[in-house]
Amino acid sequence: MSSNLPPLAKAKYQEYLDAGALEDRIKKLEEFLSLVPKHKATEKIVALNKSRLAKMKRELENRKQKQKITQKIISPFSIKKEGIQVILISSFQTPGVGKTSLLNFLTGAAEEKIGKFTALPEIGIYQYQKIRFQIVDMPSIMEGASDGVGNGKEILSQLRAADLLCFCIDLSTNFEEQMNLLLNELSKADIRLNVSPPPLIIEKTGANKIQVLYLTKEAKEIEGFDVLTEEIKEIIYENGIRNGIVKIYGEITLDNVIDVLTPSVVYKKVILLGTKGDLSHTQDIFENLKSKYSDKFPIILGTSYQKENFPRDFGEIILKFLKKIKIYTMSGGIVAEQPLIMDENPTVKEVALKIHRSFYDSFDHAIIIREGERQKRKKVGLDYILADNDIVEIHLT
Ligand SMILES: Nc1nc2c(ncn2[C@@H]2O[C@H](COP(=O)(O)OP(=O)(O)O)[C@@H](O)[C@H]2O)c(=O)[nH]1
Ligand SMILES: [Mg+2]
Repeated sequence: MSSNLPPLAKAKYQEYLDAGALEDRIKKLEEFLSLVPKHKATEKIVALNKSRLAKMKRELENRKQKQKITQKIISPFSIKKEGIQVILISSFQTPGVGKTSLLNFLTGAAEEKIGKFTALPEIGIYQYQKIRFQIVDMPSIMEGASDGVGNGKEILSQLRAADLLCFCIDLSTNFEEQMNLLLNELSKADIRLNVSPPPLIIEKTGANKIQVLYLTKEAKEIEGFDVLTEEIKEIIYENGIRNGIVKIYGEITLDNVIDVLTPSVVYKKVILLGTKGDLSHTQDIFENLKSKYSDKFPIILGTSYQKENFPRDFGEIILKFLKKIKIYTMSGGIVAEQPLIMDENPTVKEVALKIHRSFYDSFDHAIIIREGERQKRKKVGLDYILADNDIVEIHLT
C-alpha cells in the first residue's frame, strides 16, 4: 500500500482486507475508494482497486442471479421496445419535474397522471414524420438506485436497453442536485454517458504472456506509455487473464481498460431536457445548466409543456444525435410515407437486406432520387452509399 494515502484511507483498506463476506468486502473497498484523493500519484491504486471492486460486484451479481433463476418474475419496469425507445428520467429528490407532462405533451398518453406520483412506467408513442418514438416516463431514480433502492436495479436495467435517455431537469429549482444524483447512480450502474467505447481490444491468446500494443499514431503519443503498459498488465493479471494481447487504437486511460474488462459497462446517449422553461426566471438557470454541462452533453434543450416552448423538430434532433438517417423506399413510382431508419452512411445493400432478404438475393439495380441533386434519377449498385432522405427504388432481376 502506497505511503501517500491519508491514514483514514489506509485504515479502511485494512478493514477491507479483514472483511469476510463478499458484501462487506465490497462495501469496505467502496468506502476506501471514496477516501482516496484523486490525482496522478494515486491513479494506479484507484484503478487497480476499482477493477477489484468491479470483479467482486460481478461475483455478487452472479450469485444473486443464480438465486433468482427459480423465481422468473417479469419486471413491470421491463418495457418491450417499439420504434426508437426514449426514456425520461429524473431525480427522486426533486419531485414533479414535469416528466409526465412531457410524455403527455408528446404522445397525449397520460393526461390524468400529471401531478400525481407514479410508481410504474407510463408509455406513449410520439410520431414525427411517421417515425415512431416510444416515450417512457420512468419512476424517478432514488439515491442508492444502483444498489437496488426504489426498484433501482429494474429501472436501471431498462435504461441499459434504451436507445436514448433524457435527463429531465427542473429549471425552477437547483439543477446541481438533480444532475449529481443521476450522474452518480448511472455511473455506479456502469452506464457511460455520451462517450464511445474506448479504442481498445483485449484478446486472449495461447502465448504465456500479456502483450500491450500501441497501434495508431494517437496511441503511440500517449504520455508515459511505458508506465501505462505496466499498469495495464497488472490490471489484466488481476482480472485473471494470464495470456493475451491488448490492442490500443487511440488515446486511453486505465479506467478505460477496466471498462473493457467489465462486461456490465454500456454506452448510452443522453439529452438534457431543462423543463418548465415557460416560467419567467428559468432562462438564466437554463444558461447556467448549458455552460456547466455542454462539454459532456452536446444536446441540452429548454422545454415546457407549452407548445411554443418545446422544440418543434424534437424527432429530427433525436435522429441526428443517434446518427440515424431516413431512407424512403419507392415502388411503382409511389414513395412510402414511413421511412426506414438506418445507421449513418448505409449502402444500398444494407437497405435491401433491411427490407427483405429477397431484395438482396434478386437485386439488379437501384434508382436513387436525392433532393438538390442535378441528375434526378440515378442508377446505382449495391455498394452505393445513401444519405438522409434519399428515395430508393430497388429493381429485381
Ligand atoms: N409551468 C409549468 N409547469 C409544469 C410544466 N411541466 C409540469 N408542470 C407542473 O409540474 C407539476 C408536476 O408535473 P408532472 O408532469 O406530474 O411531473 P413528474 O412528477 O415529473 O411526472 C404539475 O403540477 C404540472 O402541471 C411546465 O412545462 N411548465
Ligand atoms: Mg409523473
